Amino acid sequence: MADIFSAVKKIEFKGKDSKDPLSFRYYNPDEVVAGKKMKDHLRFGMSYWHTLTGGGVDVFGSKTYDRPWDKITDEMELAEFRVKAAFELMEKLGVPYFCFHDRDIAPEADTLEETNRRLDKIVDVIEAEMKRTGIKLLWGTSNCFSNPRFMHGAATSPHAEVFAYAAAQIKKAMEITKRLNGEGYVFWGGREGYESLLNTDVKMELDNLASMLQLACDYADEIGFKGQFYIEPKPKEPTKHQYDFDAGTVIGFLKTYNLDKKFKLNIEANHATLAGHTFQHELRIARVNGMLGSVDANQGDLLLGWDTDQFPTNIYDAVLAMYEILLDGGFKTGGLNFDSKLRRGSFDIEDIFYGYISGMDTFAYGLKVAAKIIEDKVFEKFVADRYSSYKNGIGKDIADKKIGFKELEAYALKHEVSTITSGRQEMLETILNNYIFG
Ligand code: XUL
Ligand code: CO
Repeated sequence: MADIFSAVKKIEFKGKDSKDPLSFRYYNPDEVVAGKKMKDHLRFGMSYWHTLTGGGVDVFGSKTYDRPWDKITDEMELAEFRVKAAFELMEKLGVPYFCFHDRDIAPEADTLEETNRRLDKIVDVIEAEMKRTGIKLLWGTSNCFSNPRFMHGAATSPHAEVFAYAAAQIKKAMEITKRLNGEGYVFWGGREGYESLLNTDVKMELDNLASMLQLACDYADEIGFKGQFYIEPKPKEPTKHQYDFDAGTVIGFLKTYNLDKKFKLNIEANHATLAGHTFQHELRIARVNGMLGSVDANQGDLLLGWDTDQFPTNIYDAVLAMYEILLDGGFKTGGLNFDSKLRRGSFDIEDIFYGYISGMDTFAYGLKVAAKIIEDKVFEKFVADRYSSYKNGIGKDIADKKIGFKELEAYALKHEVSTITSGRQEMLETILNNYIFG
């Protein structure tokens, strides 16, 4: 292990009464919960972009983070150093996975050819570190949104040359993801959306977006990439309207273009709230459609209303997220990638550790509570009862699709509605709180 963060030792589980701020109180990787080790349920991931590449920049000000690599001026030397730093951080935190965009790990050069050469060089370093540590790649992706060429979108750019460039970039990113045994590949629609309908051919843009996804599937077959493809919904930001608005919209889009068997969803908490949904809502919609794949763990600030990507500390949300994930049978290829960044004012090295510890402990506690709620069948029993009228009589006929409007009218003419029961929301919320309080 490099010794870049020598002031911080490996973060250990010390239990809930620990006074050591650099310890886990709830995340105990080998502890078994609901028949599986915590680390295998949670499959935590580090986001390379926020943790290594980001510097605390916002629209009003420049970089604030104080990092050991700040003085390195050679771009490739810097990229290599960051790889070493990334793996040391993951080892010290006990984070078993990471996720990256192509442009996070290696700087873009003047030509695509040279950019790809640079990528290969850094992938060599990453591959060696993966071998040394056993840390794995949860998913790879391509940044087709930062460079000015993507100002009007990538797959949905009105300019075919940009579509071609994006395809070349995605092709290369898939190749390196495969080389690193990535368990998945994410498509987040960077600038795939529009600013104004006055200059936009929506139908052509949606067709082109679907074509790009189909081409990626074809290429995966060609090179034998077996990882899971994900789409990450987001309603707005950077564009006013992003095509992958929310889980429901993405599922509809994938079905329209016959792509739904090839993709699952990567649900991000802060994107859910930007869409006006809860995190649980997005997970539920993905789950009931058989498309829950992976999670970008973070949280927004409802008073701000933009993508603040904060480390998740909201225990209520974490419990309900883990509830959906467990009811889905747990992660298969996916995991909890902390697409989370430190506040601009949290510029010290220790803050990286505090950020990850807060998120990991929150989800560890969320897992334990959710497992108990499921074990006790608290909500399932209530919900099953609430819908029990579909188990027999007219309800069963409806559920079995055996009757039409005429029979239903005949039934309604004979039976006044007399069986409505309370939704008991407040009672259920109190029960949930009691499980959280422990
Ligand atoms: C942007 C976002 C991305 C994706 C990967 O809001 O969440 O970082 O997770 O491109
Ligand atoms: Co994300």
